[in-house]
Amino acid sequence: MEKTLFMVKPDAVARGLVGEIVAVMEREGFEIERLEMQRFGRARAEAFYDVHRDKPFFASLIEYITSGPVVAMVLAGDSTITRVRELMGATDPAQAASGTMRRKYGESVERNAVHGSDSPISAAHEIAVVFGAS
Ligand code: DAT
Ligand code: MG
Repeated sequence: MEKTLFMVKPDAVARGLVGEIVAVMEREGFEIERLEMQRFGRARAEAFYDVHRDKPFFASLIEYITSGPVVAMVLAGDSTITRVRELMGATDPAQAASGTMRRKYGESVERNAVHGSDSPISAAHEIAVVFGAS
């Protein structure tokens, strides 16, 4: 049983894609352990994206992720991290495989609709930042 932090980002929430995206995750058989709409403040956003603190796009990324509500989930199941990343597609929607969420819903490399943890270490960090230590 592996957990990941999956999130519908502000651009996709604003365009009314929450139900459609959650339905995909249910159909794929992931267990939704936690689900919450949140508006990230600056401190939570910066903690969430701490690994990107030194990147040139960091300030813009923080502006974007705090610009509106997100819908965050803890998903559990077999090989959840890899399977969710496959369903999401590449970071840049223009490079994402057809049929993936980012290809279908992403507007740009920044406004790319969804987030999924990329490793067990980042999943543990992100779950703690978003839902608190359990
Ligand atoms: P991912 O979300 O696929 O794990 P990442 O961890 O490398 O990608 O980056 C986190 C987010 O930062 C990503 O979803 C969108 C933004 N981002 C990444 N690279 C970017 C770039 N070159 N320009 C603008 N935003 C970028
Ligand atoms: Mg990442």
